[in-house]
Amino acid sequence: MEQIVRVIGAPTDYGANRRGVDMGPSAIRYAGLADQLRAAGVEPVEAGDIRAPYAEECDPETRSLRTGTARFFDETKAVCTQLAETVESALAAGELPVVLGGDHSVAIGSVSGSAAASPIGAIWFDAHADLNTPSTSPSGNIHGMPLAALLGIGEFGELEWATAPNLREENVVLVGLRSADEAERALLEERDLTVLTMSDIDRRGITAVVDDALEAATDGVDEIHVSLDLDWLDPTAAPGVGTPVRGGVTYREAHAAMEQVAARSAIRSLDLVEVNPTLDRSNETAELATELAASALGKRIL
Ligand code: B3U
Ligand code: MN
Ligand code: MN
Repeated sequence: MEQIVRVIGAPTDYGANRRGVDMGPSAIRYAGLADQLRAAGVEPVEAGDIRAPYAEECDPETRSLRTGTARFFDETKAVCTQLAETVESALAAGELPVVLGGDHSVAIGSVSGSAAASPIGAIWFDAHADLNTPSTSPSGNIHGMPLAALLGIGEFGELEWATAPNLREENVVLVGLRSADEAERALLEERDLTVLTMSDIDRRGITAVVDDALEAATDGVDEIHVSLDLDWLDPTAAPGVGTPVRGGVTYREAHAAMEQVAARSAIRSLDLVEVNPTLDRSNETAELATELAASALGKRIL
């Protein structure tokens, strides 16, 4: 029987500085996600969007943490809690959830939902480390914090809704890192996450690096969550993202990586996040997101 893929929109943009990634789910759907998924041999089923208030409706300073700043904390909690439930029930029905962001804060919901029932690994394809906490963040933007939250680091340790006890840091892998804040660097020194930077990709090539990533992420666990932040790619290939960083992977490297993910047959759930249609060229980045999702889920050239 064909694998059902549950498409879930999480249209937030208040985790980021640049507005507009809340339009990501629509843009990705309009770019032809359903057709791409069918071409990958899976059956898309649309779940619609999680209700996320517009930033204008909210107080940016809402925060429930004792220290530090996490802008729009309450709204992020509300969206991520609903998203986690939706992802968990899709998995319980035997479906594969594909979450459309939204800024990367939505991964707090998707990963905690995905890891709810059994252990999981995670691969973060991203220019950034997303390991800030409210007290280390230079911006107060929660899209720079989801991995720290999921691992219970810093102030997030007290938050049951945000942490994913079934995700061990030994099974978390960052691929393509090229922009890390000082506190994130210190954390990576101390902790047991695997980091494969752009320099590793330069030196060893994408295939060897993704092989290592899959190896570490699946060490002792059967399945992985893939979190694809479109700013992982070079801005020449993916201009429509909120926080572009030069020197990212090429179009071909990105497809090669996703095809390797598909070949491992270990993907449990997938995020496509940080697509910003207001900065895009004719929906090109959203289209790229649909193509990469198809590659990750088994679409082949022949
Ligand atoms: N590390 C910075 C910048 C950033 C993180 N994630 C994105 N940008 N997309 C921060 O604000 O935490
Ligand atoms: Mn990110
Ligand atoms: Mn990023």
